[in-house]
Amino acid sequence: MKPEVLLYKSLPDDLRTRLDEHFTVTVISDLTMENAEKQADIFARAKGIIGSSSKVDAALLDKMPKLRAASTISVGYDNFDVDALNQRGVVLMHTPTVLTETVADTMMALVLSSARRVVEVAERVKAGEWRSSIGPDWFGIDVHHKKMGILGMGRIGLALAQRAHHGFGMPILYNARKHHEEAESRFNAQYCDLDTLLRESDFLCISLPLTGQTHHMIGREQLAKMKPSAILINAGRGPVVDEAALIEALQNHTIYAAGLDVFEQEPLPVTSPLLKLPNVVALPHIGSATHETRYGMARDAVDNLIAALSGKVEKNCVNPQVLR
Ligand code: 8YV
Repeated sequence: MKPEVLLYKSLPDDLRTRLDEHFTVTVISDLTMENAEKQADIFARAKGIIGSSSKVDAALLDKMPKLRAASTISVGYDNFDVDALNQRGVVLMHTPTVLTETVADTMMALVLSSARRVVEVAERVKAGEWRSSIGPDWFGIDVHHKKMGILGMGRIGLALAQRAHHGFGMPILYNARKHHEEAESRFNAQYCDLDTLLRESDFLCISLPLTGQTHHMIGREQLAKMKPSAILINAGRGPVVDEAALIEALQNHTIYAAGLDVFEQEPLPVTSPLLKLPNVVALPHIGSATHETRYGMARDAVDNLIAALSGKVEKNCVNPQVLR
């Protein structure tokens, strides 16, 4: 008998076939308490789950007493209660490598579009406002050779540093939990404390996971330390930035602009003041959203689940201590 798994995100056909070869798959719309109660038997039998974006907490895990592996189609796993998984011996798998370059591309797109006001001026062209040669009210600010500050030097931070330093001649400053030798040797990246990073960066690019320590790490006090010409880029997780404080800083011109792919609440509510600010580029969490990368993430997640449920985990595991 094949192990039973719950699939809560659609997969490309070939990957769905691969999943079916290994498991008895039940598709559910979402991993919610409501679904867990409506489909109690199916949840009770599930050995594995695969999908993305649903919140998986202790109460939901209690509906799946046979669960041995969770495979998320994402690098971030802040929607999982990892302690609760550990207590129940559930291994958590994620897709940390395949999306690195694509997310770094998204961050660079935010850097360029917010500095050069790409979205705003393109909208003005479409609105028929380009009637004579443009003047300073259409100008942006330079990107090349400006100081790139990276908060969080993981795989994505490193790929961003590569683009910024080798592509745009930008000096790299960074703050992270520890020194990153590769960033320092490849890009001459300078490690600094958070205050220095805030004070000196022309672009403050946040590439941090959401944890108890990073929640609202950038708030009113930190924004006040940034240059009035600085641009904040966030493509990690929304709640790392105190969004109310950011809105205030953008309205008061404490900083020049923001390029945001992530928000405290997603989808971003249509009533958000961010949508009214011309100095904001807001994207719908497209960090990894290319056809190639989303395929690669789904493929890795399927392989991760197969490895986890056959006891052959070699990589991509968040809580390897569970395996021991
Ligand atoms: C996800 C992301 O794919 O991987 C992550 O952590 O933020 C995105 O790339 C998205 O959250 C949903 O699939």
